[in-house]
Amino acid sequence: MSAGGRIRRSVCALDCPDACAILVHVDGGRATKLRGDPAHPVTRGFLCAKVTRYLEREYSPDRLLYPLLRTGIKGEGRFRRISWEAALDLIAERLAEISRSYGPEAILPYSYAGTMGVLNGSSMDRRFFHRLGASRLDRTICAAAGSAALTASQGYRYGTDPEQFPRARLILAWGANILATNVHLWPFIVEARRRGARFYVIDPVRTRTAELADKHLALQPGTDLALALGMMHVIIGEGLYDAEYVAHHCLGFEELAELARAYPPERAASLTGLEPAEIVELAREYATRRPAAIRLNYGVQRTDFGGAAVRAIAALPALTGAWREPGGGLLLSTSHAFPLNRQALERPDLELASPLKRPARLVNMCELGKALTSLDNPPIKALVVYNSNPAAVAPNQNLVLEGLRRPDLFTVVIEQFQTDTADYADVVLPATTFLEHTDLYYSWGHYYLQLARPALEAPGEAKSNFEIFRLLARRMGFTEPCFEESEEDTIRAALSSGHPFLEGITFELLSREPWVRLRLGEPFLPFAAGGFATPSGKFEFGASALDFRPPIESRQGEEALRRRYPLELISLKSAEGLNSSFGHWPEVDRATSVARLNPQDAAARSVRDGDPVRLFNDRGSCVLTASIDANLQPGVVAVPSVRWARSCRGGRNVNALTSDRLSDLGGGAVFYSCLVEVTRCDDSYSPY
Ligand SMILES: Nc1nc2c(c(=O)[nH]1)N[C@H]1C(S)=C(S)[C@@H](COP(=O)(O)OP(=O)(O)OC[C@H]3O[C@@H](n4cnc5c(=O)[nH]c(N)nc54)[C@H](O)[C@@H]3O)O[C@H]1N2
Ligand SMILES: Nc1nc2c(c(=O)[nH]1)N[C@H]1C(S)=C(S)[C@@H](COP(=O)(O)OP(=O)(O)OC[C@H]3O[C@@H](n4cnc5c(=O)[nH]c(N)nc54)[C@H](O)[C@@H]3O)O[C@H]1N2
Ligand SMILES: [Mo]
Repeated sequence: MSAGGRIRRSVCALDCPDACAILVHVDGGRATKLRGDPAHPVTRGFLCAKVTRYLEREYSPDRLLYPLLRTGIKGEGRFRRISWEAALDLIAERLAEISRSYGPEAILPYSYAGTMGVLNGSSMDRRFFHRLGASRLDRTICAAAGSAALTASQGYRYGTDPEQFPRARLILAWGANILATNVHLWPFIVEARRRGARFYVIDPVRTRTAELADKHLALQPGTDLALALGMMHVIIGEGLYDAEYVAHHCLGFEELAELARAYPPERAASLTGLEPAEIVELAREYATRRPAAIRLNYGVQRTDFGGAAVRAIAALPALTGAWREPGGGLLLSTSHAFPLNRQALERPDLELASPLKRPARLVNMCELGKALTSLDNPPIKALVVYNSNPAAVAPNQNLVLEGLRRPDLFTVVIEQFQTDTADYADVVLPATTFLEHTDLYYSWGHYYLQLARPALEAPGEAKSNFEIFRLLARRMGFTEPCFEESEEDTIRAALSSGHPFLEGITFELLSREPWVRLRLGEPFLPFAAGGFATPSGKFEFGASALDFRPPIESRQGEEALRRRYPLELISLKSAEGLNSSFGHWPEVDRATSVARLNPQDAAARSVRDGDPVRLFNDRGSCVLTASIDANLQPGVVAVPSVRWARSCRGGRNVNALTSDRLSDLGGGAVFYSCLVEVTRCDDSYSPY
């Protein structure tokens, strides 16, 4: 890690399971190239396409370099440069005044995983808002339903080591577009297939991952629960389950068996749109072709009943005892295996030192539009956004923008780029990138902890979130010692949980070693002998919550809605971008500007390939370019996301269509339960 060397180390901070170890080639203070570290066991020497090109983002002329004060109207994007002193004074003064007049809960932080770094993602910022007594944000936009489901069934939210995938003989990618969103798992799958494994994809959309699979099961959106129950019907009915594992390590088998009896393959087939024989075959293969690994990603749970679906899918490896075998089991996330000392990092106890003197109310981030337009007692009067771009990524965009336009809302946006959200700010503060600041990185796709030091100098006057919240704390007169902690102190505090997975992992070790594997015991077989962290200590099937229900907009009584909006919109992740983070790149903009339609659906609407089309429903509309695709099933529209709203005609992207309803568990987002209609735009406008 020598500062003067030609190669420096970093860690990719993007919200992706892979958390890659990066080698930064530096020449005369300027980086010339980024490479994946060949020695890292998961990065294995390559980076995804967008991070290979990350230096274009790093050195972009569009980087925010100075604090800005709004001069135009909200959303217009006109600003002038101000000094850090003036910006911090103004923010501190306004926050203090709002806290005095309305109570501190009138202040709302809004952040997600723009950086996965612990320091810049959830440390000084949280301390600051806790001490202030601000409303707490329930960070539900991505993974809440799936997390709540695993918590209920398994207790622990970790699973099969990705490095064990080569040992699997059957791999199911279930709502997981591995090539786009988790590309460092792919080599392990290739290796498994070389050794004879079969690889199946369960996804309503024919993604590139699905194209390269041995089998693609293109089920109807939001019907995974019915598929899993149909599989259980066969597995239990034919005695293919592991009776011993179930007897010792699972709770609620009788109720589950009774529920599964009600889902014979014909019924599961009619609910999912698959063939009965396909379901029978899948179930038999899953139970007998062992080890069997399921890569479940978060696609399934971005739906109305996604929590129940995840519980049912997670029941499969418990039922078959797949957890006993290296290369068997299920992987949704590895994040819960990183038992950092969150109390020390975030200091929730500081709420008691705030004027509120109690835990503040919780605001669900999926309902930002509602919070900004109708929350009361107190209303939201100040919004502080960092690590996120809600004007583009939050559901029910029209309501979000209505809120952001409020002249009486004081909005601060800490950003690297002038995003859709930054256009609505009163004050914009320039932030550093992961190449420019110190941070500690866990991962949600592997089991290595990594520390990164700045590889490059911050441009202009950009500062890290960590530093910005420390400065703001001083301005607010907060005197608790935690606000004076250095990055090193904070990393030491993070590592101090005393959990056995972190045993011997110190700041010194992380400074010496480029990555450190958690102390998991090898091979890591988390549930080979049960050991679930549920109230019963067993895997809890929870059958009473697993009866199938169709997505809300498609259920009985909603036929009229379904007639008006007959197409299911899935605004899945784009392979080229990362959420909205690369929205200013023309290639990413182009890739996220299309709506894929089946030829039948297109013909019924006189839409030709390349036509501008309007997608609409009762919540809003969005204009995109039709891409006709015979490989996509009829009735589904697939939109790679998330494009910057300002690049779309009318200033609205696909989230003008998505709903801010909450999922069945965890209060999560339901981006993929969304009905729309599509029409050809009559005029000839096309952005490309
Ligand atoms: N290149 C790239 N990588 C990314 C991201 C990105 O934007 N771009 N985003 C990052 C983030 S924040 C996350 S959370 C992860 C997400 O990673 P993934 O969960 O893999 O990504 P998604 O596209 O949300 O969903 C995966 C698949 O689920 C499918 N799906 C949708 N509805 C259903 C359903 O009802 N049933 C089933 N079985 N499948 C369904 C979608 O068609 C999609 O192909 O990726 C991370 N990595
Ligand atoms: N339609 C639709 N909408 C979706 C999704 C979908 O699949 N379809 N996916 C949803 C999901 S899973 C997620 S996770 C969310 C993601 O939504 P967001 O969390 O908003 O993610 P990004 O759009 O990548 O925006 C992250 C922002 O953080 C900034 N940033 C990065 N590092 C730093 C830093 O160190 N400091 C500061 N201050 N800023 C930084 C980046 O410049 C970027 O603008 O989107 C959700 N929205
Ligand atoms: Mo996400």
